[in-house]
Amino acid sequence: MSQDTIAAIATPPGAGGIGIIRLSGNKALSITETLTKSTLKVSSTHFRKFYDADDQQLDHGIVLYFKSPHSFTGEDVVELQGHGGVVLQDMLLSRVCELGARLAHAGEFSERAFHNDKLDLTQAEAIADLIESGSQAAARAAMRSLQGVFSHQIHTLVESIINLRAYVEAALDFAEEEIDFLAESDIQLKIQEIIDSNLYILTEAEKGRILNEGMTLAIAGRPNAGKSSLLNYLAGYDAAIVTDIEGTTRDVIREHIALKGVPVKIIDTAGLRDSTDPIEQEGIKRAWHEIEKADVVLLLIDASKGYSAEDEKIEARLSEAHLLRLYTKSDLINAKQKKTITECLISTKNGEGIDDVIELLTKNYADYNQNQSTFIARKRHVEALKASLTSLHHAKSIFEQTQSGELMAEDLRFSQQALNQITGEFTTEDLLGKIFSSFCVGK
Ligand SMILES: Nc1nc2c(ncn2[C@@H]2O[C@H](COP(=O)(O)OP(=O)(O)OP(=O)(O)O)[C@@H](O)[C@H]2O)c(=O)[nH]1
Ligand SMILES: [Mg+2]
Repeated sequence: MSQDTIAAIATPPGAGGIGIIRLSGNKALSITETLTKSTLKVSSTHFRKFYDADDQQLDHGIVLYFKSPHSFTGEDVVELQGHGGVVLQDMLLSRVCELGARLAHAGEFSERAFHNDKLDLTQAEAIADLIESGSQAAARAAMRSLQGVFSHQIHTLVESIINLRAYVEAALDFAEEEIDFLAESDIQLKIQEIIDSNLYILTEAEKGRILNEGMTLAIAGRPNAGKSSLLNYLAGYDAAIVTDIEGTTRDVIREHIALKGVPVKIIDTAGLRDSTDPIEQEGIKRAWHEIEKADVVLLLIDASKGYSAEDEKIEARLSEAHLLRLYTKSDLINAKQKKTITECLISTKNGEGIDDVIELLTKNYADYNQNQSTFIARKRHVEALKASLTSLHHAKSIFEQTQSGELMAEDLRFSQQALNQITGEFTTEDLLGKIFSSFCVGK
């Protein structure tokens, strides 16, 4: 690991009462002592003057010194708390670089904390998520992840997998008696327990991801189904053009809204049909791209026209698990016709049925504010938990079919590796680089 001493402005850019520069590395102390022409004591607060190379005073302020390993990064860390001001902070930063520090990359402080075992990867990510949280519920959940709630659940799960692996692998050493040894045991029960807890954590992580990144909701359907009207209704203003001409929307239109406190990225798309117009074709291509990525797809069907062969064709391309069918324009049909529709029926003209749709969409997430156990999560965590679950299911079925501990042990190992990626115990440098570079500089 690099022994460079890094420096960055830790406060947001702009004028403010206080501006903080943070230094980390084995030269942090000597640089600061030269800067302030004084000596510093560990864990004490010092009021000091900051000097430039010509002995001119640049600023004055408070200096905090945290000696390794008792610091955020685990290295020697100094915080210079001067006045907030873009030019002033830049001058001070240039000065510490002149004295031997270099500018920190995005996320480099957190990366050092991770490499020095001050934080695991989920905790480092939770800091970034805490800073960027867009709601109180998200901030609280990020704090829980930072406190280790998520990591603890992963560690417990990994431990139970390790125990089962040890048991199965021990049985391999007694190859002759293997069949009896394994059959007599409660291996099936154990693996089922592990699957159940993996599934539980996955459900919680999915909630945490939605809270963090928002739920993506794509509105799909034939031209004129009422897609843009629904977007406008939910957004509360005329975000998209609405006309009675089929094929009005071509570009993808995105709005960020909150439904009952749940952050939602709502996406309006071009009406789906066979078209010869190249602009519309491109719009439809983009529509499918968004639809395929969305967490939930609202398939809009014009109730006044009924479910058609074209609707069926669209639906055939959608995954049932993410699909919610909505019949639109309920104000155009009579009570008798309404009775024939058993699914959600809405109108953006009079608001009918829309509260029910919101309720359906948010019912799994709306307890965020009351729920004390929700932790923040990211898409990569959810993917890793899914990969682990797939290996566990495979382990279970292979054992049921073959009674072979050897084959099962291999799957358990995959599952453990996937989980270790979450906390960073088994994560490639590339992935680490990608994660930390998305943090802000100074973090
Ligand atoms: N009566 C009634 N008309 C509606 C309703 N929703 C939409 N419309 C009308 O249906 C027509 C099409 O609405 P849009 O929202 O533009 O439909 P779209 O699905 O976005 O259409 P494209 O962008 O062409 O794919 C417009 O004339 C709307 O005013 C509704 O709930 N009731
Ligand atoms: Mg439209």
